[in-house]
Amino acid sequence: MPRIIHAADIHLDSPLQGLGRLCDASLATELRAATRRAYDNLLQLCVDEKADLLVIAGDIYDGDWRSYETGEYFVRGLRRLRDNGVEVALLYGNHDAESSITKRLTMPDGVRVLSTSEPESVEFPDLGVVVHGQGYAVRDVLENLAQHYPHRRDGFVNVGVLHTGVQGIAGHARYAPCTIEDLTACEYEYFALGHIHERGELAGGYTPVWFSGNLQGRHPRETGPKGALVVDIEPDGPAHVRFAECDVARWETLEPGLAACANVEDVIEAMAAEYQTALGRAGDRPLVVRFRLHGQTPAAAALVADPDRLLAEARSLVRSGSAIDKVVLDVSPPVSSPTLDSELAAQVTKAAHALAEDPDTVRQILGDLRRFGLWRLTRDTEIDLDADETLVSLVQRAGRRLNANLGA
Ligand SMILES: [Mn+2]
Repeated sequence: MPRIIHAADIHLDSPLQGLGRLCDASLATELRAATRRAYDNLLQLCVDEKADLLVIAGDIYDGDWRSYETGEYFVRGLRRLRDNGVEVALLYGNHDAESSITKRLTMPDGVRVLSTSEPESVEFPDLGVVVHGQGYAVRDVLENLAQHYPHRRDGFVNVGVLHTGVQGIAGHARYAPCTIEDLTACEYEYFALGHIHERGELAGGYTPVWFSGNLQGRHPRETGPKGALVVDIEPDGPAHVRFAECDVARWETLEPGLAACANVEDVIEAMAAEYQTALGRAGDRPLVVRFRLHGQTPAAAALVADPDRLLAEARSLVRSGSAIDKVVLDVSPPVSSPTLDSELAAQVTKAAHALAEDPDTVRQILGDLRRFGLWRLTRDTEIDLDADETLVSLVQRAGRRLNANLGA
């Protein structure tokens, strides 16, 4: 059974974004090399998994090379794969369209670069596989390439390759738009797509269509594990698809639940818990975290009053090799319909305020209680119930505690 590895959107030597905010120069340097390291991991994956064929569905490069080094790095890697007996088929996407890349290097023997003028079908007879695909001659390919793809070749494992935004995926329909039906109608055993950086299965069953997503996250909006798909296929399918991580650094957006947080301390505790979980998921990879605090929370006013503290608290969580990108704050106080509880809470607040204005009354009330020695809170803490400010703060605290217990 042929084993195929599907990768896309390598964006080799892509300048990663937002590194200036990280306050950690060595981490920033490490992240700059991330796309190359992730590509190394892809090559190693092919060898470790004893893959028969590597298929790359476009956007190998991030645009025109700044120097030949980018191309050299890519070609050298493919040569290593060919030396290990792995076949390679690839096509160019909008970022590496023939018109955009002004420099070229000769590909190693046996690496098949699919035509950009029409859908090409390349047979790998030893594997019983045929790959169908068309690359981008120019960056803006706005016509539907998929509708010209040939129907399946019986007796082969048919693998389609296309760089496309597919119609109906928000914000992405521009490049080589097509429908999912255009793709499944070819009845290939597997369709390997590139361009959308988030991994996803568009169709399953006997005509599976997948985006592998990109190989390495490049900025705070490309979050979570990134890598390639390992696909085992027999003629007539169904394919067995599994994800393999290739990324060497990870971006995560963490959104702790704040509904139950009564104050800033609770929020910081919730952030710390989310951060710990994310660290565990990232393994020993550098981790860049963006916190997004949103929704309704009783702590809203306190959070908004001091956003700098949140960023500082987040940064103080950081372990070596990880960093905080930023803290996005979009919270509001809970909106509750008038209920008995909220009526009662309002009365408690009112009473607390009134008492706080009137320390003598408080002292009167406490007069009786003082007989029980309540001024001695704990063995080590004595409070001066004769001081007005102590009485005021006690009354206010009691009011808040009471309201917290009412859930207001
Ligand atoms: Mn693309």
